[in-house]
Formats: sequence, structure tokens, C-alpha cells
Amino acid sequence: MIEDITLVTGGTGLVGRAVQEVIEAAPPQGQKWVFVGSKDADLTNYESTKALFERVRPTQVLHLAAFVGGLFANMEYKVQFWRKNILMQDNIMVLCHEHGVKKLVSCLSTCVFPDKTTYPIDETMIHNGPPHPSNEGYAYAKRLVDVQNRMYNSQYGCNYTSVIPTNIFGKHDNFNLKDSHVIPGLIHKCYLAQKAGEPFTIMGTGKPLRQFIYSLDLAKLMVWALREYNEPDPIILSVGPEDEVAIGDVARSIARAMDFQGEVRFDATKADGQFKKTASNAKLRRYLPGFKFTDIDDAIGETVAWFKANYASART
Ligand code: NAP
Ligand code: GFB
Repeated sequence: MIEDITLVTGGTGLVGRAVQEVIEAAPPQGQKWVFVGSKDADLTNYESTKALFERVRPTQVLHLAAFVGGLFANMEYKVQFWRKNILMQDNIMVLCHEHGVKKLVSCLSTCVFPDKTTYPIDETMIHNGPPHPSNEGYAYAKRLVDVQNRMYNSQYGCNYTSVIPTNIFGKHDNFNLKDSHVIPGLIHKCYLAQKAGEPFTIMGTGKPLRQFIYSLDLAKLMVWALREYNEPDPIILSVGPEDEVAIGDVARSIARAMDFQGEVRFDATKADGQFKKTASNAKLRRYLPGFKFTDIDDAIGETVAWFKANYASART
């Protein structure tokens, strides 16, 4: 007998595909998981989202769908990052409430935190000051997920919460050269540089620091959050501050995984974005002290191998 129907929005994306892999590896008894993408419903549209809820009749929702991109896309399309994400998250909350959904987990990002802050950043600091101007559209939209969760909890007693991942990468990522995040963008650039016998060029100085999480590690934590994490306040899903890495080191790891022998260059005329957004994973460690993260070089190796094997069909 099916006890729970879990709707995963963004099911065709980087994180959604990883959640699907985790669920398919150990299919849970008495549960149906439904993974949807934008072809199944336009979540920026209330009627389309309503029709999806009427078809699926979810009892739980993992809301991963979003208008997503790297630093350069965020700088160029601030209005779209704001509006599309606001519309999607509002429609999801309204419909979860209308359908009596028992649990909703939505996704923020560590770029929502204030730009001027102390480190490490923790979950209590989201609304303490303006985010970095490069991604203010996305950051302000995502901050409101936290506000909406609290309001639905306080007025209606809804079990809606959010998770805050750091920079994610892995199989099925968006490898577009212009709009993607740094790891998929650099994997694609390194692949092309190797084919053409040209230098591998990294945007910016390579000095900014980031905490990266492999999509399969995050997927396991997302499934845990849906089942076990019941605070309305968010939880950061991240490796610890000690595992923060410089963009230049990540680029060199990609070059090694690709066996790229040519010149590695930095174009310091391009934006660096936020220097760092070091996040604490102390709250996660209190819940899951033994969780093991995949080593970043191993995860980059798996992602590079996947990209090379799937070049023809990868999102580029
Ligand atoms: P992604 O690979 O770009 O996937 C985005 C997903 O959203 C796709 O399934 C896409 O469907 C769907 N989508 C976009 N617009 C839609 C619309 N109007 N209606 C319905 N579905 C729509 O993104 P991701 O990296 O997996 O991101 C998952 C979540 O993690 C997001 O909430 C994001 O904000 C958050 N996050 C990501 C990162 C990161 O580094 N990637 C970091 C922190 C937080 P189609 O495939 O059909 O287009
Ligand atoms: O992944 P990324 O765009 O995310 O990384 P952010 C940006 C950093 O990588 C900057 C450098 O220091 C860039 O100068 N970089 C080097 C590159 N080469 C490239 C490249 O080819 N592509 C890209 N994209 N960067 C995003 C936010 O910021 O993080 C989003 O803008 C979101 O809102 C996401 O939250 C997780 O960490 O800078």
C-alpha cells in the first residue's frame, strides 16, 4: 500500500537527478516518488502548478526547481532570478497548503547570506544585511522562502522547512560555457581547450574560496531532511569550513582529471564575485555526526568522466 507520494520538482536538474539515483538505489517501501521538470508543469504559473498537484496528489514535496545559474548569469539576469523564483516558490507553497501536504522542503543557497559578515556564517544570520550585489535577485527571492516557511508554520502549523546547500556539482549539471556554475563551466572549457590544443582559461583571479558539495552527497542529505528534519528554520548542508577550496585549486583538479597537459591561465579582467561565504556545518554535524562527504578530487573525477562519456547529450 502506498502511504506517501513524494513530488520532486526540478527532478530533471542536477540535484533532482541525484535524488532519483539515491532513491532508485534503495527504493523505499510504501512510497511513490514522482520526479518532474518544466515539461510537466510551468511552476511560475499557478494554473499549471495546480494541474500538476491535481495529477500527482503529493503528500510530501521536495521543491528543487528554480531559475539557477552561476555568477555571470546572476549578474546579467537579476530580474529573472528574482521573479521566476518568487513565482515558483509562492505557487508551490500555496498549492502545498491547498492540498494539505504534510511536509515541504525547499532549497536556499549560501549566497543568500549577507555579504558583509563574520565567519563562519550560520543559519541564524540570513537576514542580517544585504547579500552580495552580484546575485541580489536570486538571494532576495530565496531569502523569502525562509520567511514564507515561518509564516505558514505560525499561521497554519505547516511543516515547511528549507535546506541551504553550498556550491553543488556533479553528473547532469548544466555545462553551458556562459551561464553555468564554475565546476561544470571549467570542465567544459578544459575539454574544449584539450581538443583544440589551446590554453585553459579560468575567469577571475582564481583566489575566491568556496565549499563544494557533490550532488550525490547532497541528495542523501536532502532525503534525510525530508524524512527526519522537522524544524521550520533552515539547515546548512555543507562540508566544514576546513574543506573550503580556492577556485584556482579546483581548476587544477579539473585539469588533472581531464589529463590536460597545456597551459592554465587566469583572466583577472573577469569578475571574482564574492570572495568567500564560509558556512558552518555545526548544525548538520549535531544531527549527523558520522556523515561522510565524497573527497572533492574523487567527485570531480567522476563528474569529468561522466561529462566525457555523455558529451553529446549533456546540458551545454
Ligand atoms: P538545475 O540543474 O538548473 O535544474 C533546475 C530544475 O528546475 C530543472 O529540473 C528545471 O526543469 C526546473 N525548472 C526550472 N524552471 C522551471 C519552471 N518554470 N517550471 C518547472 N520547473 C522548472 O538546478 P540545480 O542545480 O539542480 O538546483 C536545484 C536547487 O538547488 C535549486 O533550488 C537551486 O536554487 C539550489 N541550489 C543550487 C546550487 C548549485 O550550485 N547548483 C547551489 C545552491 C542551491 P527543466 O530541466 O525541464 O528545465
Ligand atoms: O559557481 P560560481 O559561478 O558561483 O563560481 P558563485 C564563481 C567563481 O568562479 C568566481 C570563478 O570567483 C569566478 O570568477 N570562475 C572561473 C568561473 N571561471 C568560471 C567560469 O567559467 N564560470 C563561472 N560561473 N565562474 C553563485 C551565485 O555564485 O553560486 C548563485 O551567483 C548561486 O546565486 C551559486 O548561489 C551557488 O559561488 O560565485
